[in-house]
Amino acid sequence: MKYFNYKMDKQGIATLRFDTPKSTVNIFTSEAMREFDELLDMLYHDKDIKALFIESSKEGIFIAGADIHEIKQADNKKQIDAYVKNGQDLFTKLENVPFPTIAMIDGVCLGGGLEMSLACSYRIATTNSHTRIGLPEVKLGILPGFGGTQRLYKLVGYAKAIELIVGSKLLRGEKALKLGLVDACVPRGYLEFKKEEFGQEIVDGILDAKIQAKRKGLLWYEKIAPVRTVITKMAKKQVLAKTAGHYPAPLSVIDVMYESYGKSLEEGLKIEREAVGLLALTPISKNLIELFFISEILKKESFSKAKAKEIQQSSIVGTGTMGSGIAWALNNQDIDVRLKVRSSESAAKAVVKIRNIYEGIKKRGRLSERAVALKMDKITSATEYVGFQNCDFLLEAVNEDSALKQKIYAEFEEVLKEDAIIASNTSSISISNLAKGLKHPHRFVGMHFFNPVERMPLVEIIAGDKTDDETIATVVKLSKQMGKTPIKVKESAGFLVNRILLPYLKEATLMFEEGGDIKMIDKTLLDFGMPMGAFALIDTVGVDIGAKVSVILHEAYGERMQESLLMNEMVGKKWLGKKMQKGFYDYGSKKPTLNLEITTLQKGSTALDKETVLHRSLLIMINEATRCLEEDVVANARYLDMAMVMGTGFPAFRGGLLRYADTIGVDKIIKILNQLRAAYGDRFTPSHLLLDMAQKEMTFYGGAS
Ligand code: 3H9
Repeated sequence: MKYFNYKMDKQGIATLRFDTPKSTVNIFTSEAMREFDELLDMLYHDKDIKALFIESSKEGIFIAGADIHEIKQADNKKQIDAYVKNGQDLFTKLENVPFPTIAMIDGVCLGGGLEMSLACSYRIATTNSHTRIGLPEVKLGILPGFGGTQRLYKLVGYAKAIELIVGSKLLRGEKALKLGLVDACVPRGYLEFKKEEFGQEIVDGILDAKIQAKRKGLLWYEKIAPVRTVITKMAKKQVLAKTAGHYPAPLSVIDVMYESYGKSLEEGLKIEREAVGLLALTPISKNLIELFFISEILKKESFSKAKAKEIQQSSIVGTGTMGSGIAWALNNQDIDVRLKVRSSESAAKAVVKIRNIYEGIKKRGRLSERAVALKMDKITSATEYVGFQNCDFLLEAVNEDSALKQKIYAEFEEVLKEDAIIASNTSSISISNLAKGLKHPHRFVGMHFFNPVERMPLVEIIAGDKTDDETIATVVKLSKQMGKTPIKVKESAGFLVNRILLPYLKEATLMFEEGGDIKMIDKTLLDFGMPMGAFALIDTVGVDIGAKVSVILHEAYGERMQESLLMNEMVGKKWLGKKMQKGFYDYGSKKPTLNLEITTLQKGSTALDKETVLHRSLLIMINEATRCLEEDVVANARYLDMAMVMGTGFPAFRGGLLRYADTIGVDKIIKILNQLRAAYGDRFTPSHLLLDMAQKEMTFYGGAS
């Protein structure tokens, strides 16, 4: 046996340990499933087995699901159908063995791993912090296809099962016990004892009645058909409000569960199988799976060969929205945070902001009041430069004012340790320039977080010309520790994300000036899948910020990124967006309406069609993205796509900006860019990289066009 070890004691208590060779994880590859299938056939006829415990030998991992590579590779209906049927049959076989089976869930138990556990007679989980139990298939654009939609609701109820699958929710052992998903939850060290106890109770014939009495299963009202119809409709409404219908998998989960309810397992599995067959072959699923693998690569990416230092004590200077958010992200990882503030009032304000983030988490039941209080105890503040001598790390998040920032660094260098890292959260100022005048420029680095910090996963890591490798390694590790995805980008005005995003926002303002309709442009972008329209985004970020950045980008990139005169005019009128209740939209009432005076700034009256809006908005970004690749601002197209998805909310179902570009094709992109250039100006001139790729018939994701 390659994947499983098997043993049985004198009492007939058998144990099957999943132990994939040369791997840190257990995955149900087709090969592992074949071996499991053969084992079940063998064990089925063993009359001596009283109970079978299924365990894992991997630290922190029970079973991470079916093999996502195999799902990605499936390219025809027959193939995916056979694949899903194979998994369904296997777990049905497990369900029907003539002895009780128990899944011993210690560590990650996801997708097919949980589906296997659901086919067991009982489940025991541990309180281990690695134990996470759930069906995250929807995140990959598919649904649980090895019986997950058919077995989960029988344990946790109809509405809860929909909520868990549609939300790709991962549960800790304790929560899984509370919901009835597992039958016991014990500390890791107690698992062997629990196993013995379960084994003995099975031998004594008393376990089943005891467990069944505890199980909740379906709620009584969920058995009433009209109630289920209402639950189903509400669930769909919530999904549509969140996804605008761009993601078919969560809707399909709800349909499958509704249609299959009350049918036999065989019929239910058939409905589930057909739905997976449709979903798995869509480009949406392939795109989401590709993004999953990019995120897996980024998890391991250190962007440096040096060894990272451990950060235990940090300090923050600049405690506005960004500084407070970053302070929270550090403190949430139990890293001490000392705030350098101008006054006790600003310290109090920062503490309230941090506390508010925790309040949200507390409301969702993820942290107790006591845990929050313990964390908050690790935040201190000072108005003078005292108590910073032990800090390993300083994050500066003051206004975008070079002189002010440099003054602060000079003051901090007097009190910080020689090897403490200084990071700036600047979104636009050159790191090399900021480092000028520092005594130790090698330990200075850019860490550009996105707003709101607690929700946005991206951090752009920017090395100045003197930043050393150890500093990069340390901030990369620290960002990951903070639960973020760091991507190293080369120093260039706007770094990566804003450099690509700003031309898109600017193009929207130009379309408006020419006569375009704000609402129509925003709706077209929303329909494409952007999380909000371009004008709504400018209002959210702040028209004044947009205007400032457009000046910086104009200085750096010249003609193709003109300063935004429209935004300047709006700043003059104090139409700064949401913060002033007025920008392109008016935020005076509950639902934003168009700023009725905005049309006074319109210069032309040329109406635009949707196709032109999309071409101008998206191709200006694609063109700039290719320049970023050309200049090595980012390592590759995949990292760039991940940065755009995480930093701007570029629709994940499209796989990212350049993966979307691949669906258009480089030749066509160049053709449209040339048309746009003739109509609207040289900013649409195709980049050298695009022309080169066309000549070599290349695509961004590899392979010929
Ligand atoms: C499913 O089950 C569908 C079914 O319903 C059937 C439908 C028909 N497949 O990240 P790590 C790789 S869908 C393939 O270092 P960690 C991972 O990419 C599946 N590969 O460990 C990495 O590869 P490499 C539902 C997988 O501790 C290596 O294993 N399951 C899979 O940081 C080591 O991983 C999921 O969505 C997989 N299922 O994180 C779980 N899982 O060494 C996806 C892992 O080449 N996986 N690998 O870079 C995860 O979320 C994380 O990998 C996990 C471990 C938390 C498990």
